[in-house]
Amino acid sequence: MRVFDDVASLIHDPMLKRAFELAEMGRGTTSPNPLVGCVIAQDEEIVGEGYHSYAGGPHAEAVALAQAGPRAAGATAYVTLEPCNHFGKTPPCSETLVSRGIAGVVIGMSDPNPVAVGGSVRLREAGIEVEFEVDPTPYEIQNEAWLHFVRSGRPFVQVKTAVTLDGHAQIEHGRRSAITGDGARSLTMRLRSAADAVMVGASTAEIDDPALVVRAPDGTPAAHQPLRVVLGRSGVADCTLFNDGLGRAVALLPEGVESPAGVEVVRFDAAGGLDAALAALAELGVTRLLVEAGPGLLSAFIEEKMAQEFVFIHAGGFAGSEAPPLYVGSKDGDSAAIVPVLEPVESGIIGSDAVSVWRPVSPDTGGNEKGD
Ligand code: AOF
Ligand code: ZN
Repeated sequence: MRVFDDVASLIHDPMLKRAFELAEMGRGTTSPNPLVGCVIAQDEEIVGEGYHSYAGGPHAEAVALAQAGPRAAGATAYVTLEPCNHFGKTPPCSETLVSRGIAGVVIGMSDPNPVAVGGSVRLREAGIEVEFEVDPTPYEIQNEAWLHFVRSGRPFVQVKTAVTLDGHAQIEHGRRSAITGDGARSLTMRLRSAADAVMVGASTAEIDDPALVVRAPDGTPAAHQPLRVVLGRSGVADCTLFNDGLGRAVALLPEGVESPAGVEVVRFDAAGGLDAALAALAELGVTRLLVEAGPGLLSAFIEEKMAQEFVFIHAGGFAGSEAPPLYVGSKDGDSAAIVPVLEPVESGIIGSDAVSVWRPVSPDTGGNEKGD
C-alpha cells in the first residue's frame, strides 16, 4: 500500500482498475491470504463483481461468478491475481471458471504461491484465452505484504514513529509524550486497519498504556481489529490492553521469561533476535505488521535490518537538547559523512503533520529480501 500515491491510477484498463478497487475492500482482513478482486464482463457491461474478504471465505472469482449467474458464459473475467489451481479451503478457481463457460481471463499478476500455481496453464488447456498485464507493478504493490510473506515466511514490517523537528520521539525519558496532532491520528488508524498485527515494545506499553485499536473518527472501535502485540525481551507489565475486551492481545516473550497472570503469551527464541519474534508472528498468520516504535524498537529494527518500511510523522515543534535520542544504534558512515541506509519513497502533509516514508537502500545495506 502507499500512503500518498494513487496506485490504481497506474492501471489503464477500466475493468482491471475496478477489480483492483474491489480487491482493496479486503485490506486488513484477508490474512494470511492475498487481496484479490474480480470483475466479469460481457463486452463493456459488468455482470459480476467480487473480492476475497477473509481466509476460508470464497475466492474473488467465485463471488463474481455467483453474481454473474448464467451471464458468465462467454464473458471475460478480469482478476488481479492469477486464478488458483488447487483444492485449498475452497475448490480451484481455474476449474470453476472453465465449468462456467468463461471465454477469456485477463490477469494482473501471476501467483507465486507454490500451492496454488498453474491456473493460467489450466485455463489455456481448456481453450480459454488468457492474457497477463504487461506491467504487474500496481498489483505487486497492492499485495506487497503478502508477496513478502509468501517468499520469506516473515511478515512485511512497517515501522511508524512520530518525531519532532529536532528528531526526538520523546520529550522526557519515561513519560508519555504527545508529539503529533490530528493528521498523525488519522494516518495511524489507516495503517492499523491495514495491518494484521500492531506491535509496541514493553517500555512503550508500560509508559503509554496504549489501546492500539482501530477507531472511527467518533471514537467507536472498528468491528475488525488487528492482533495487538507487546514485545518484551525481559518481560511485560500488566497493561490495560491485555484485559480491555477490545480484541486479542498477546505478549511476545522469549522462552522462560515470566508473564503477568491471565495474559496470552507467544514465545520466541531470544537468540534468534527480531527475526525469531517475526517468525512467531508469521505462525499466527500475520502478513503485515505495524510497529509503533519508540527509540529502542526503531533502532533494533534498523540495526537488525528487519523492517521493509519506515514511516516518520513529523510534528512542527522542537523537544530540546534534554530530550532522549531517537536512535540508540551505531552511526552510518564515518565522522565526516552519512552513508544513507534508508531512501525516501513518499512524502506529504496530513493535517498539521508531515509524513515521510522510507525503505532500506538495498538488500546489502538494509533489506532482508531481494525484490521487496
Ligand atoms: C485467496 N482469495 O480470491 C484467490 C486466491 O487457502 P485457500 O484455499 O483460500 O487458498 C489461498 C490461495 O489461493 C492464496 O494464497 C492464493 O495463492 C490463491 N488465490 N486466494 O485467498 C482469492 N484468488
Ligand atoms: Zn481461487
